[in-house]
Amino acid sequence: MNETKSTCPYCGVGCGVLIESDGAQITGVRGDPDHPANFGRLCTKGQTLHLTASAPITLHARLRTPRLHGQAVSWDHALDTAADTFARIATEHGPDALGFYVSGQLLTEDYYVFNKLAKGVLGTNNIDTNSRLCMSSAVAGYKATLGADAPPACYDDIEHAQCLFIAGSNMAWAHPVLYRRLEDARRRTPAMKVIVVDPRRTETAEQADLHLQLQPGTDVALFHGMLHLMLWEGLTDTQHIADHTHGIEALKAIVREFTPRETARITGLSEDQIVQAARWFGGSTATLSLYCQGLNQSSSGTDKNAALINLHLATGQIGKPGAGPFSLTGQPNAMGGREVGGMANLLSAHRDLANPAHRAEVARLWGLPEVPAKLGKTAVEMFQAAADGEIKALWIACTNPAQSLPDQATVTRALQRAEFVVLQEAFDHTATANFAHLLLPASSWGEKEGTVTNSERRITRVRAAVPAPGESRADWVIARDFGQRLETRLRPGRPTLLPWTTPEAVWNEHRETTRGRDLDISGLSWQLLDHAPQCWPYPAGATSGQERLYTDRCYATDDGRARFAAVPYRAVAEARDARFPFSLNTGRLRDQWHGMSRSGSIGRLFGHTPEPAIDLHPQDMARLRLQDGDLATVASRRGSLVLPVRSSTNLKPTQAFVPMHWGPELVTGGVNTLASPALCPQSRQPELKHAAINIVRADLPWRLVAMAWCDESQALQLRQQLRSLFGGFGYASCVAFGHERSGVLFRAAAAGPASAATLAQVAALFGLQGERALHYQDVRRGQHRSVRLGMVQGQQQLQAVLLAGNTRAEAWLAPLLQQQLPAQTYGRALLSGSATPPGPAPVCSRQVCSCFDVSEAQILHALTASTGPADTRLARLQTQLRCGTQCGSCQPELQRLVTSQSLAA
Ligand SMILES: Nc1nc2c(c(=O)[nH]1)N[C@H]1C(S)=C(S)[C@@H](COP(=O)(O)OP(=O)(O)OC[C@H]3O[C@@H](n4cnc5c(=O)[nH]c(N)nc54)[C@H](O)[C@@H]3O)O[C@H]1N2
Ligand SMILES: Nc1nc2c(c(=O)[nH]1)N[C@H]1C(S)=C(S)[C@@H](COP(=O)(O)OP(=O)(O)OC[C@H]3O[C@@H](n4cnc5c(=O)[nH]c(N)nc54)[C@H](O)[C@@H]3O)O[C@H]1N2
Ligand code: SF4
Ligand SMILES: [Mo]
Repeated sequence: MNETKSTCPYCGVGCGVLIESDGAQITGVRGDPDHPANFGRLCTKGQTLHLTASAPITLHARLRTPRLHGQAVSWDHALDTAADTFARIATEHGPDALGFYVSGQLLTEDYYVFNKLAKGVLGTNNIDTNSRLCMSSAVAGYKATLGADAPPACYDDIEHAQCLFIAGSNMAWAHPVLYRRLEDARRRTPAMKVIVVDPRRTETAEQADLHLQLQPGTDVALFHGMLHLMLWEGLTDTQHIADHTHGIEALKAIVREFTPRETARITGLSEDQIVQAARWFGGSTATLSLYCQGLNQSSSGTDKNAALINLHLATGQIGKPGAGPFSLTGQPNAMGGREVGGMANLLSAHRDLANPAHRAEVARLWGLPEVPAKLGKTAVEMFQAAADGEIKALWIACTNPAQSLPDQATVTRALQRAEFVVLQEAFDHTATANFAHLLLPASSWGEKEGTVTNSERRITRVRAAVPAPGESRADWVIARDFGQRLETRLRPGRPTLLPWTTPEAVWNEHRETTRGRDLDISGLSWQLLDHAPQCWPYPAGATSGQERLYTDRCYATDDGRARFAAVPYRAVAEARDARFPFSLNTGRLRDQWHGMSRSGSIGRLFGHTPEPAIDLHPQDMARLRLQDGDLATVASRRGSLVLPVRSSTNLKPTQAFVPMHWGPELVTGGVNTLASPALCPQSRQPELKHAAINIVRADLPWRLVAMAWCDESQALQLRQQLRSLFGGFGYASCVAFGHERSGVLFRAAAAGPASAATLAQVAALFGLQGERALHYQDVRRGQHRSVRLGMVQGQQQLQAVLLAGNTRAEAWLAPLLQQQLPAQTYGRALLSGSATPPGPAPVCSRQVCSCFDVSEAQILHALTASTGPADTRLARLQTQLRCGTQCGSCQPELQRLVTSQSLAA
């Protein structure tokens, strides 16, 4: 067995991993004890990485050969065809008729090559990335105030902070390993105050000392209201303001209006809460803000970021241990993408496209007379331009826009209208793959070499542990080989701009572009990085990277002074009205990653949230006469889909929440059918956290549910086959389940019974044919029930179930199957259609701990007999059931269960 040091490919915490392999296959993974981001820890997603890379699962799911119009072709043919098409379009319509849409999950080297290919070789700035949906407001907010896109704090600051201000971030789920650090820090410093700003009562909010459950989109008003109080109560640092900033007067004129009363009116908070927040923030010795998409994904995203940074500048809470505005990055290499300037308005090394001097510098570095000046199209605008026919070919790499972009109707039109769509992917089952004319197989986690930068500016080497499957290739190699072919067609005879033969060579060129810039890494070498991860900046002559910025209070502006942002408060772009009276919020689940191409391939990560649903406040549910599990039609101004509803007191009335993960791969339509393309005018980031929607009961009385255990190597294929049936139903979803084994669950609903042929098709896919299956059928009433039993360790167990028409028996057949309980005693009752079994019903309970597969029912049962203080009871629970003792992702939930049991007692 070998162990290879690399990083986790999921979130921006950037945990170091040790990949265990036998040289051909990845067999295990553990946290790298030496990596400063995680010191050996991993969350649920990181811990299961090897399962998503294991051969049986990926046997069918990985792309292995280039495919042109569905046919396997050679790499040469694939890349020649692509180069011919792109070169022809560039010649006929100009290079701006082409668009590149790449990803914050690419490595820095991949990103650098794509950026030079678009801007240098082709001469178009139409290259943008999914980071536009993610971090562009943070970039714009930093630049507007501190002068450069550099998060000034580091993870260690969590340990030094006295007040943590967490705004629009559900860290407990989205940055779990960093949240473990926060829990540790709170244990060590009990006086530390934690404030969470979020319209939902998330697990992060649940644990805060103060939860500011504000109305969606009202953060700027809250931050202005806090500043108003800080100025009034003398909580500002007048010396810092006088010596190191500009613009306080203009800002004062704005915040004057934001009295506690006015702020309370806008935000829906109480005046006391606002006062408390201002005092804790301004009065602490060190305040650290941690923020993410609740600020960024907004039509005033840049203003939200800048208004929060205002608070740090006004109170001097920056440039010292435990203080500063710390934007958490989402993707593992959102930072690297920004460093190489791989976006429509940026250039290499944090340079600005709009700045002629910056363009000249990059042209000189690349040995070109010039780089194009015209701003490129940003993500949403690029797909709009393709839908309008202005962009004629799209090159998409390492992202799934047919799932993740807002306003999917426009995205679909774009992908259908474009003459040529190229997709560079690792897996074949993403929604975007359905639209690609050319599919290029990319190597993925554990198979590629390069670097990534995490939230705290720390660069880590990514390493290959095993060879890539089939003919898949590294992303930067694909981009280089395509680019060189374009060069022979468009600029023949000239030396190539893409000469590299190793990722190291690409990185060295990138390093050169950073010399003298804020992110200068000219003192860093590939060898040093090979040795250990390093923070930027790391200029020539330095002996280590700089973990904390602006400690000299000299900011990255021309005169070294930071700028207050005198920004107005603006409400969300899409007002609620009588037709669309609800506000739709979207975000992350604990155990899933985006479109789920990787995390969703294993049943284990569905345990915590098994199926799609839209959360609504119980009052709204009652008003709409909906009960848990009922289907509702959810519509926005752009489209509609059907979803099961779930009641949740974590939301305020008139608000709804759907996890962003439920795309068209898992549920008919997909959540981004609804999402709004309204943009922040500065950052061009779409408002994914709010859309005005309407909700009504869906009239789909005929139901079908089918589930089965299946061979691991068949599970993903089966799900894809079931997905092809989605269109025939008003609602359909398909998910996985199972901890050690692979299970597939399909659910559908329609206005009337499905045809016999459709039912036979579903039954066949679940192996419910022939003599091994038992059936009951009442064709006239659309009733159909089938079960299949099998011997497992000397017991008859349910292997597959299909219920159509009346599906009430799911209540006990599902746990019977999923918990692998003995089934032979039930005999014919299995087909009875009754909602209750003869005899005691198996307990159906949600999973809490995904490492040890511990359910809520087990935990509550263990707690009933337990007495004593909460800490003791938690410790006893963990010794007994082991829940939360491995990755810790369920710690907040365990604490909540212990506390709620104490309260109940
Ligand atoms: N498990 C998991 N972790 C992930 C990811 C994943 O897919 N799964 N993805 C990674 C990526 S790319 C990203 S960008 C990050 C995202 O990390 P986060 O931003 O922490 O996650 P989200 O759930 O998208 O949104 C955070 C919170 O913003 C709140 N919010 C909504 N509207 C507002 C508002 O107007 N104001 C405020 N203050 N808050 C609001 C939502 O209720 C939500 O709880 O997560 C990263 N980590
Ligand atoms: N409604 C709503 N929508 C959202 C959000 C939200 O909060 N709400 N969040 C937005 C945010 S912050 C983000 S970051 C985006 C994320 O949206 P996407 O970028 O679409 O998300 P992923 O599913 O991570 O897509 C990455 C794809 O790359 C593939 N892949 C994996 N490894 C490799 C590799 O090495 N090479 C290549 N070429 N491909 C690979 C994966 O299989 C996967 O399909 O979603 C955005 N969309
Ligand atoms: S916190 Fe979890 S998802 Fe994020 S990098 Fe670490 S292990 Fe991966
Ligand atoms: Mo993101």
